[in-house]
Amino acid sequence: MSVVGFDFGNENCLVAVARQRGIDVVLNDESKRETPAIVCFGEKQRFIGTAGAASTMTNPKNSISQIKRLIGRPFSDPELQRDLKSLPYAVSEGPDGFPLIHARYLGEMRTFTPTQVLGMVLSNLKEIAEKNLNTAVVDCCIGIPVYFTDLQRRAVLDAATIAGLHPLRLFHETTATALAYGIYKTDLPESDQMNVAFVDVGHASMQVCIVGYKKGQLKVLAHAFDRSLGGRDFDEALFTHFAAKFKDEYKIDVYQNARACLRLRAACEKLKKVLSANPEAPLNIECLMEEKDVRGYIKRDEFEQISLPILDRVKKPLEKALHDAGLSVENVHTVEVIGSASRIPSVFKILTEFFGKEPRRTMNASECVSRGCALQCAILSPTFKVREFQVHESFPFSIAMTWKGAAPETQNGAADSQQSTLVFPRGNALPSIKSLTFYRSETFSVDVQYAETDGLVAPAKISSYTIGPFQATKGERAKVKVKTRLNLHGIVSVEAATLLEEEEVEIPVSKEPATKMDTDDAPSDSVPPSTSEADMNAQEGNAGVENGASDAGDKPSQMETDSKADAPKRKVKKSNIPVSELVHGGLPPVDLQKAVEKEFEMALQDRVMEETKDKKNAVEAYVYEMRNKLLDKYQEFVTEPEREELLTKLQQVEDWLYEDGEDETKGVYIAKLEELKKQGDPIEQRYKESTERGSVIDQLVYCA
Ligand code: ATP
Ligand code: MG
Ligand code: K
Repeated sequence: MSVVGFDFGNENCLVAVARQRGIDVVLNDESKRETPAIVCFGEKQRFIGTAGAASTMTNPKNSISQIKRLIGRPFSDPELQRDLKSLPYAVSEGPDGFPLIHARYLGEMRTFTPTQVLGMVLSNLKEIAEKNLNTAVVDCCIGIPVYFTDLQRRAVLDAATIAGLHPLRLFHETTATALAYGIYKTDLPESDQMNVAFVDVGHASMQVCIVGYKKGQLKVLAHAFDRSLGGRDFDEALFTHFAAKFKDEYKIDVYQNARACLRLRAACEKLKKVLSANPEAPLNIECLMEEKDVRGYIKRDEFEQISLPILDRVKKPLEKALHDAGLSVENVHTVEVIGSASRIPSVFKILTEFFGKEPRRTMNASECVSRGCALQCAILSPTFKVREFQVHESFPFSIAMTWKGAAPETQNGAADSQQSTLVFPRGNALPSIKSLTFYRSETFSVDVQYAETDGLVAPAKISSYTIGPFQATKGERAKVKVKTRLNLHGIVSVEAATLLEEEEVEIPVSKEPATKMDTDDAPSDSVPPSTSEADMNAQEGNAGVENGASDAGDKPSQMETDSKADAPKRKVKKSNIPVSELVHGGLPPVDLQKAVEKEFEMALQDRVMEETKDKKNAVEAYVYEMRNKLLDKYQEFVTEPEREELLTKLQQVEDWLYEDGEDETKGVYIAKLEELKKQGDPIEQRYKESTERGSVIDQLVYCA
């Protein structure tokens, strides 16, 4: 069983694996630890990761990057709309209201969902892990930003399914970092909690997490974030600055040219990094557009001036995290910064001023998320033994359940008035299970939605559930218990509904085992769930129209006695009620299955193309090698005409490789190699025999 952690970033991805000796970040085919999150669609195949990055500049319109920004967001999302402006590829609104990416692939324009593209990125990461572990990788943990909505989380799970992965947990990036930070610490306090603030200023977003450590455990006290505040905003500020300048000075409008935009943005990002270490920096680009070379220059002071609107926003998530954690800055023992945009001096200065102490950078900022994910995967995996360390995670959103019907106190109110109750308030333990009790006579529906839409860009409504049909055997309203789960991934769902009916029946006490009535099955997750149970009563407003359905309770019902020993005659009949889920904007299972098959096809095509390239290379290599040998060590093993004939043949094949044979199928290259070998092998054979004989004679001479 594999133990792997994946960190997929806007820009780069990392893969960490657990081995018996510890956690390693593994290298990709190009011997790099970071793999670009890019899929480039080509005429014959896809290029993913490092190979994809190589073709971005030459094929920008078909190079899909920044997928983390697109995943699980409706097309109308204003942030998404803003993001699209700086992307070089085409995105349109799909029939379901979600973005569709357009790219030219296999000779025609095609569309892909962001989920599909993330699936491709994850497949590539899976392959990297498999090559390093030499085994199939399925189980894993995947890092996600804490601000990912329910829909985004579900989209990541779908993408994982497309890639053939099974995430044991979608793990908040900052918590992964906190785990990687704390698990090796040997000096954590026994009783006094040590509070550490983790601040991640990445490429596109900022996350803050305050964690309380004690020996053997970490507890997340608060999460806060700004989902669009990161390094790229500073790039954009520089970009706007220079685009205006160049329009003035050189009369060029880079906005009219995708490649020029891309190059200027890349140059601005470089410039920003130079400014982290130097008080001033130049910006020179040759032949930016209209064959004009451009030259620019900026001082760090001016850079800070133009980025003031961005810098102004840095403090807000810090304040919110501290407030939610119920702490003041004096209670924060250490501040750890991660995320490379925190290297911007003005950002670092704000952090220092806010906390009243200099933040530290003890974590390997690029690797800590993947390492933390691999650690979490190891903890969750039954095959791995890890030092005892508990992770008490906290959920960053407030989740409510809503339904139609009057509240208990307002029986006379409108029957279809909207009711709502908070099920998982912000900061709730994660995972967690809570049950709600309804009194209903027939099938009813409930909605799960965000209770606070402040700072949220997703639609408030998450999912709808139809609970029923069921039939109460007596009375108009039956007691229905609805079990809601906030799972390890931070996804909320109504998991089950139970019809509870109490009956007075004569039962001999001694023969019936006492059973607890609320048998919420203990989750098998090794992170303990919150056991708190909110029993909320919700009554139906409209006088019950009796449910006529007779097929209620299609699942076998079970009988249980009440746990109280002094009430032996009360019996509770429990029967399962069907629950059907509709996720708003989610991918229907049929579509997911189709996406899995499509990915399989595309991966096959890539493999065929890779193999074709390998075979072509083999022909080419044979030509060069054989030619050299014929002129060198095979010289005395061929007759002159034999050699001339083969050399001519080799020349022909070489020419063919650059002309007609440039773009052939795998089979053709295999046949071509065979053809050459037919002539070359006998010569090689003669040479081998002679050298072997030679060595035997050498030995004989030596022995004598
Ligand atoms: P996200 O966290 O948004 O998903 P990410 O994890 O890929 O993105 P990081 O790798 O943490 O992001 O940070 C990348 C950002 O940091 C980029 O905007 C990059 O330009 C910026 N950056 C990298 N090095 C420096 C530096 N020395 N000075 C300033 N900025 C830097
Ligand atoms: Mg990051
Ligand atoms: K374990």
